[in-house]
Amino acid sequence: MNAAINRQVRLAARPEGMPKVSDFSLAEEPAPEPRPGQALVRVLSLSLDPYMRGRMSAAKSYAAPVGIGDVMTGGAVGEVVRSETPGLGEGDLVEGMFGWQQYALCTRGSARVLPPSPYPPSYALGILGMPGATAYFGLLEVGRPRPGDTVVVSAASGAVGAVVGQIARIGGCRVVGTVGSDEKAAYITEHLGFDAAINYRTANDLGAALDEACPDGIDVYFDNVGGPMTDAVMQRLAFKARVVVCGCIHHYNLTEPYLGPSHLRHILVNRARVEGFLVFDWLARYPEAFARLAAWLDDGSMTYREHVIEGLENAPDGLGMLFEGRNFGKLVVKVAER
Ligand code: NAP
Ligand code: FER
Repeated sequence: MNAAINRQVRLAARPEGMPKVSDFSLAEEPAPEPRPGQALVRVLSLSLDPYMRGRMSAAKSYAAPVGIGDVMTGGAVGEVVRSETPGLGEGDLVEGMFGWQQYALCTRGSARVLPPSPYPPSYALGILGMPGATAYFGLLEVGRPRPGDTVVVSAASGAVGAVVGQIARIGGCRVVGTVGSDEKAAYITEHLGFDAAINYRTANDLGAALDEACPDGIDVYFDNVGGPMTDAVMQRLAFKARVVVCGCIHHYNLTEPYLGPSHLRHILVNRARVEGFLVFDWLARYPEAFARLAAWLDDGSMTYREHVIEGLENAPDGLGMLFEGRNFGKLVVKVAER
């Protein structure tokens, strides 16, 4: 049997500032042959996530950078098309770090077999995957919201933010989201049940907009963006506020350090807690998050939106969309039909 062609997107150069399409290259090679203990996966959907910008840089991080000429790293879902391991069967739907390519090898230990589900397999890259777990554990375990709290979440229409806001709303909080367009503002208030939205691109005065939306101060800030938004929130923390430092997408493409105001006095005066969050610390409890998030989808108390772009070759431009706010919902690339 002739091996199928495996199209790939590889890292061609380390970006300066925003990632560019020319930082990637397209390549083709024969799909690999599974050895004993392995299975061959045909990728259906690839996840695009802000952390990928970090993997393109040589800077030290929790994970090694992608090497120049290597296939870009990324989570994906696919179907097992050949198996040389008893734990994986042909036709199984699996999720794992399969990379920006059409075919990948995996083992039973490196892939999650997806349970039967009424939802598209790509949900396992979003609300029923890493971003969903981020929202769930980041908010509930680090933010620790109580009914009646005012919770502010930034990048509120995105993969993580939309889930954070809905969990907070279900928990009886006053929920305020910050977003980059009026369309996203209408979406989070009208469809996701947020109490208020702030469009940071059009607000003349972020502080005044927060004062209006959060008259009693901010008890929990789930921070996805950093930058000027965080500066404005920190000046409005309530007594014993909790700040979940989940992401700082405003900073990922900066070539100079961000020098904003110091937040220390506001943290001190309000006896606030500011804590960094990394979802992988919660791996052992992912099943709990996925079960509860699926139950909220099932009973209609949560909704979820995907932004699907077609074709692996469009993944490089797709990554840039995240940093310009051109995605509206969890960004995934459709690589193949099931
Ligand atoms: P997402 O929100 O679906 O997409 C990114 C969004 O960020 C864009 O749509 C844009 O929305 C907003 N944005 C981009 N540049 C911005 C800027 N300069 N200022 C303000 N907003 C900006 O992405 P996601 O996957 O849910 O990730 C959200 C955040 O969570 C990221 O910071 C990511 O790194 C972080 N994260 C952290 C962990 C962890 O374990 N710590 C895990 C997953 C994700 P607007 O149009 O609204 O600006
Ligand atoms: C993310 C942003 C940052 C993320 C992880 C990190 C899993 C960690 C960065 C680092 O260790 O340097 O969205 O998602």
